Amino acid sequence: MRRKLAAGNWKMNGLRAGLSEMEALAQRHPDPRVDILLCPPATLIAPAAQALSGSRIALGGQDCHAETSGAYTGDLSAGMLLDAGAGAVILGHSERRALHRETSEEVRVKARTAQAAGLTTVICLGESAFQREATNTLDIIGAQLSLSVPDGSTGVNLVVAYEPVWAIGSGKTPTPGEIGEVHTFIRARLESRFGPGVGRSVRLLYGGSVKGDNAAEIFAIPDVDGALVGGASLTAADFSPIVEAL
Ligand code: G2H
Repeated sequence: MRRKLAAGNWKMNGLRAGLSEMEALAQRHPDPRVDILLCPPATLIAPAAQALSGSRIALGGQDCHAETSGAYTGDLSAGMLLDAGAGAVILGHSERRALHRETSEEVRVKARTAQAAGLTTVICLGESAFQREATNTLDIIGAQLSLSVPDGSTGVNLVVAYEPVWAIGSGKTPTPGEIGEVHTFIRARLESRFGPGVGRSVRLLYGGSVKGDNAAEIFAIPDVDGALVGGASLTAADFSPIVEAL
């Protein structure tokens, strides 16, 4: 049985003052039925780990380097995230793929390093509006999935997030049928690559304009095990209804 997961991606938002929102979320959910993961900017991971100690909220990073250490000015290693208090890392988010030209192959190498360090990797996949109109969405997702996910992934160290690029921060969401089609496809691909046991244990998140008022409908879709939430994860008031809808 897969445990549901509500994950928040704060992107490049949040100063120390934002820790009070995390504390408010922890107070609202002292014993949540689902897993809660917050991925703030790296600068907030260590203070958040302190502020949330004793709570059931886990922390994650938003990216890490493929190498474990070295002359990579400005980058962070998986071990650094772990050391700061993170247990997970988002990799291959469409903003990194688009703005930093990250390829699926690079995402896979980063994921291998992060998993070896002991982090759970939340690997993001998604088609652009152009790709959805011009090609078969499932071909795009299938290629991203096979190239981005490393061998040796398990239900513990891998979470897959489907985030259609055109739905991110746009207020647009795919229909339940469109989300279900992609999630069912990802599940089938994971089962055929890793075997039914592992394939069925990997959690699949939907991401892209998830809000309190559309969360319940999205969570009712088969093979949706939770959400990766951006804008609506920044305050306890917005994120809490999503956690409760799971
Ligand atoms: C997609 C999502 C979080 P938002 O990027 O990963 O953001 O919920 O703001 O669309």
